Amino acid sequence: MARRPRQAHAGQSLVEYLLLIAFVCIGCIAGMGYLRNSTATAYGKHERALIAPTFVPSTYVAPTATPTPVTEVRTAVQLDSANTKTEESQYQVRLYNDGYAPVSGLKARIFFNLSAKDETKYTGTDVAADELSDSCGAAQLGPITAWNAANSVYYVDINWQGRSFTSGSYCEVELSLHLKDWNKAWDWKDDYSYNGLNYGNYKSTGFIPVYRDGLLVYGVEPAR
Ligand SMILES: [Ca+2]
Repeated sequence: MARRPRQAHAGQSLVEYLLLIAFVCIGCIAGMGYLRNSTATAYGKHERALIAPTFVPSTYVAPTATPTPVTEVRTAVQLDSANTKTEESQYQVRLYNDGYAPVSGLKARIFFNLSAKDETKYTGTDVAADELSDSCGAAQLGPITAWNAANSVYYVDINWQGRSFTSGSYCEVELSLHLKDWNKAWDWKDDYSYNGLNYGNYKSTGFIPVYRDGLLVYGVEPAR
């Protein structure tokens, strides 16, 4: 009896068709991997690094800010003999520009305390600041201002806002701080800016800070 040729039914054809597609896809993926590996092998690590990037920024924005010049300023102070008395403090304050460029917009700040034994009954409104001399004729004294009223710390500014300090120059202001009633309760020994100063010679001090356009550029402020 003759054997009937085998006939594929519909389901079997679909499976074979899907298997064929799978084989084709696997072949494509393998081929791509081969090509990629072949490229890597052909160029090598360093040669690939020489391939120029294709991304180029569309625009380049150059920095426009002008660097702020370094402000080389400092204060040097000499105490007057009046500080040996008890009714006032006299400071001869020099503000130097040690830098190479002119500097303006400067002020120095003298801090004092009303915390000594006989001063505690006074506040900043009881204190006067008198300008005794001004070597450049360009300084103004500011008002007595509270810095830390709870700790009885006050200050007075020496303003040279309109003065340009040329390289290597300085201006000096001599001023007196005292109680308006000239009571001998005034005591300089507890004053912040009195720290480390001498009679008879000028001494650089960070306890009389300097500000440029309102920003601290030299010295150290007391706690606030
Ligand atoms: Ca004092």
